[in-house]
Amino acid sequence: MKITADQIQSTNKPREVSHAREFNFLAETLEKKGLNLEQLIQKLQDFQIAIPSWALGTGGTRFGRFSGGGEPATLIQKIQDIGILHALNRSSDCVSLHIPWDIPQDYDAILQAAAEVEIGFDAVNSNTFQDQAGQSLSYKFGSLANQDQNIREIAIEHNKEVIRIGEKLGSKALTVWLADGSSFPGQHSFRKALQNTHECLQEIYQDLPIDWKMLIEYKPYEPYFYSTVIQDWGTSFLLANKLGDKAYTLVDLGHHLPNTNIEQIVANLMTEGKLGGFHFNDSKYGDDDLTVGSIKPYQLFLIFNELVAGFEETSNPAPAWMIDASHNLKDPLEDLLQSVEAIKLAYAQALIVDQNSLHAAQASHDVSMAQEILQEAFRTDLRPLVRESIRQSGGTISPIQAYRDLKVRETLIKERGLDSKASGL
Ligand code: LRH
Ligand code: MN
Ligand code: MN
Repeated sequence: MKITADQIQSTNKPREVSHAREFNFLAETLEKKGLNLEQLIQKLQDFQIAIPSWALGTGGTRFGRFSGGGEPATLIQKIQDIGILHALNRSSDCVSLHIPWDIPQDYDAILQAAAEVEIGFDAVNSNTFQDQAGQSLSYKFGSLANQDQNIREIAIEHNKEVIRIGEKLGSKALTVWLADGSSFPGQHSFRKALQNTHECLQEIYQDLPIDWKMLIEYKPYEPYFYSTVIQDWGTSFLLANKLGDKAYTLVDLGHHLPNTNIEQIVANLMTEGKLGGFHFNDSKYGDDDLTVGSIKPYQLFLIFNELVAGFEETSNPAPAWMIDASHNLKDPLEDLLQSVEAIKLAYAQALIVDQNSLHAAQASHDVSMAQEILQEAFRTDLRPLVRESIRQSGGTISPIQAYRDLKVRETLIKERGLDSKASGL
């Protein structure tokens, strides 16, 4: 299934008048505040968020998996699904692959399928948290941190292979997330585990093409429950610093202990020029991988507030923006449309923060005013602005409604069948 420009227009038609009314009202309010609408719209249009190839099917919990049907069974079908999202919201122009959940075979066909729907390839993710088919030694007790050099070598080779795959597709970054850790005190030596990890990452780093980045993801616990080798941003930052200019920290929003101040982590990493990328999702308890903005939208806004300020005030290079969510209740495509919209909304809210007044309030210790300034932006309903930016890019005013009007899921089920399942978690 491919969505045409005519179909987009037809879904916009019945909503155009009320959208124009809402947008014009908002535009007047924003202009009165001295904001430049054209610039805002341009920034929102330029903001593209990569879709993870593993989020296109119904995700599993360890208790069960309830597929909704019509899932993409091949990498080309996954790319086509992202093409559908991108046609609707013009905001997701790339895919982030996970190897070996995705094993590209016919590269020409893959590149052609991607070009057809205007999709590129963002960071490639390696996977040393599962044994691969036919693997001679197991990652049960870790991969790059493992005490056994033979296992470390398998894991290094896998990461190098992922780089080679990414190169053929035009990716520019390798994301490394290591499950490595321990579940019981005494199980392994913290120092040896970190040292092994560092040495192995060095070897992988040496293999990175000149214009590539290595993004090091951290996570406090799970699948191990006593310790994780790269447990927090500090450990990731330490490794990135030791490795060199091409290594950065990746922040997955779900990878923090409850109530961690993620916006402060973002600010500090940007100050050091080491914020390399994001995995967006939301959570109530742990690494819940829920729809972005569904639980803590204010936190998301505060993170974007630091990002927007950091873009102006630091020389941190543009981070890679990726979603890392998985869904076992909702239609995955609807869920991704919601996530992208939530990200753009938080970005828009941050873009209208009156930074000069905020700096003035901070300088005069006017705490109440600082709060007012942030909340004024957060509580302004900017949905018409986000919709307008998408409409002007040729997308739909109402992604979920359009998705339903165009009977996307029904068509995918017809084309692929009810039993078609995507690879992933
Ligand atoms: C680990 C993680 C990491 C993996 C993905 C599937 O929890 O966030 O990014 O690659 O989930
Ligand atoms: Mn992640
Ligand atoms: Mn995760």
